[in-house]
Amino acid sequence: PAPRTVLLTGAAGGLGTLMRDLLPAYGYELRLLDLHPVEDEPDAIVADLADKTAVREAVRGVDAIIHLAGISLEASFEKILRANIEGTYNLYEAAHEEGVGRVVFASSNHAVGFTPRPRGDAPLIPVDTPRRPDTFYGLSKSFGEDLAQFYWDKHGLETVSVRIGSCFPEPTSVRMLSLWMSPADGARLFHAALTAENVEHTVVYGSSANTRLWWDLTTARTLGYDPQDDSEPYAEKLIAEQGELDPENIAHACLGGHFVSDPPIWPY
Ligand code: NAI
Ligand code: 15L
Repeated sequence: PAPRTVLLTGAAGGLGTLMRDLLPAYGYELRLLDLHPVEDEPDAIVADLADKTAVREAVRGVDAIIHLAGISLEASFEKILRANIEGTYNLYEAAHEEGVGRVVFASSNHAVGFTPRPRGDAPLIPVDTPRRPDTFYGLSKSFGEDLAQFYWDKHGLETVSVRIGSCFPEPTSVRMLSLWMSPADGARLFHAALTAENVEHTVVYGSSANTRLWWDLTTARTLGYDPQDDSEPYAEKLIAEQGELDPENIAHACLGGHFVSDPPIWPY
């Protein structure tokens, strides 16, 4: 049966806030969790993923989990280790112990950030391209995908790992014209990831059907995802303001953008 009750971790964040608005229309009852209180949601669970007892209680009784919580940009390895690597492990272990059947994991384009973007007639980047994390942050997403595979193989806990491009109300850079996932398409993709049958562990790219797409959405479409949006209406203005991408600039030549070229750790 399709999942009804869904734990949304990271519910106070940018994407969590967008999905709190959009997912109830698909019939889900959301249980919310975040390190910080969620505005106007007094029932939201305020807990750190490091707190195993709280995480175990939070997953108890839900049909599925959308796992968005964690550090969403580059940070020190120690911080990433705690929030994203140990935190995601704690969530999976709790989900396994409580018999939750499915996780939708917010992976990221930064798990494959050093992959050159296709130019000219080059093929779109496939989902089975070798992982090339561009940051400690990207490494934690790569770990999360392996963890998901492991919990499927070992315990039969299913995951769809969504390598999200850039999910914001509007694209704000020329790079994002290729990676943008409109919030409405984000909700469509999460819904497909929650309801498709027999996903085992499936990795998909998460974006709208952008004219300037760099990656292959076929696997997402096989889950039933049918994106309705395209960043192209934003192209003229963004290119006029920022110029075309420069292939000599590594931050423009790779999928991960400035994450590729930033110093190893930036203050967070
Ligand atoms: P965000 O930084 O706005 O939200 C993350 C939320 O996780 C925050 O509310 C934060 O309080 C919470 N959190 C952090 N550490 C926690 C912990 N130890 N325990 C419990 N909660 C914790 O990030 P955003 O943009 O909403 O992204 C959500 C997820 O999607 C993240 O995992 C991010 O890596 C991933 N993602 C987002 C993309 C986007 O375009 N927004 C692109 C690719 C991946
Ligand atoms: C991500 O993984 C980040 O969480 C998000 O804030 C954006 O930076 C996005 O990637 C991106 O690459 O645009």
